[in-house]
Amino acid sequence: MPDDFEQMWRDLAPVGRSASSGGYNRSPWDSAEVELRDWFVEACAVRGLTVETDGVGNQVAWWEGADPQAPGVLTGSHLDSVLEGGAYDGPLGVLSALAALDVLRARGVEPARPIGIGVFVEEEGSRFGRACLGSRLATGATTWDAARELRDRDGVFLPDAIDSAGLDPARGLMDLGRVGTFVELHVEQGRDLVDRGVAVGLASEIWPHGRWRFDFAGQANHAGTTRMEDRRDPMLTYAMTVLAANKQARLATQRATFGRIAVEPNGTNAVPSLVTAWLDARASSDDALATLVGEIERQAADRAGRDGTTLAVTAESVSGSVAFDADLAARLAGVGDWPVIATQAGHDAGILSGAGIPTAMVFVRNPTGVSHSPEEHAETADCLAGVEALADVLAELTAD
Ligand code: HGY
Ligand code: MN
Ligand code: MN
Ligand code: MN
Repeated sequence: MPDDFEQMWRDLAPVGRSASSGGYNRSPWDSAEVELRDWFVEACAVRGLTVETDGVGNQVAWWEGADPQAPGVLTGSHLDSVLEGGAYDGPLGVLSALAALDVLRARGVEPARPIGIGVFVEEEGSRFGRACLGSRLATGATTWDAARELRDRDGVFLPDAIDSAGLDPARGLMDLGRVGTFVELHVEQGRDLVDRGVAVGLASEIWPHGRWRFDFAGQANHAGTTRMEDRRDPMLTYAMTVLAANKQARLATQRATFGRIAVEPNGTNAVPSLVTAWLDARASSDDALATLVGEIERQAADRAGRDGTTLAVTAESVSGSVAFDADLAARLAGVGDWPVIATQAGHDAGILSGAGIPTAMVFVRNPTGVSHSPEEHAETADCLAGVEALADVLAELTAD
């Protein structure tokens, strides 16, 4: 295994990392992500690969193989992070794709069909609120006309952010027409592999999940002079909704999180007029997700009625359940003795699968399961095992 896997990791480590918290803030179309995009171009160039960057920042480089016209196998992931995120979620998949290509070349493999290494932009949806925005645009799951209206927390429109990164959407989007299969390697964001005592696994499915915006409106008022019984306090309705969501998710053994909130006017000595909060909900089936969110919404509306506040709920980005291609999974089951696990995390692999591209995911053990946190970690030995597994998968899929 070329030792530059670890050198690549060291090169990436400081980019977008907070000196105080150690967390990663690799927001799309900002300086850190532009630096990452340049890193990827350089990492491909030293391997004799030329990166095509599309109009919104998605990137792909192809190792053409024996028959450049044959449907290719694309592998890769994303380089952006959540706010204060970890080092592995995303970059491990991109870096492992580069290292797997090194392994194939070291083995003397000449792929019968092209192998592409891809990077999708704004996978986390941390800046514009739409998860997997780059792959959704590339597959057409989201149109440019819809996306161009998106604004970030500072009110910056998406086109202006993309323009600030030196990109031009008019140049068009990544051509997925030449992709026959997509394989994404990803650090596991859970404890399944560590509980099984294995370093590598395959994904069976992605739970349905989504984001809902809850607007709780009440009456701004004085925090001291207003009697408790005279208040119409949206913060109270919000707080009770958080409790209700937590209880419902536990009862249904699903997932519900209010991780983001905006309060207006956000003072200390005033009852707020508006509380906006975003629900991240995930469930083991589409019906279970609809039931979970419906019940949370029902209880929030009931509480608003008692608090004299009002509630508006807007679904923002919802992803249906993804079952990865069974034929592909069966083929890969013959490549390695890997357990097959479900994931509750969304991935670009889910978007490409939803676009009809046979897709598989390779997971690498996360010793604590912690993710979307500076504590996210994977042992180097497990990362190298993941690279070997990805190389084996790519060798199998490009043998003919
Ligand atoms: O949020 C997710 O599910 C993924 O990590 N983007
Ligand atoms: Mn990810
Ligand atoms: Mn993530
Ligand atoms: Mn370690």
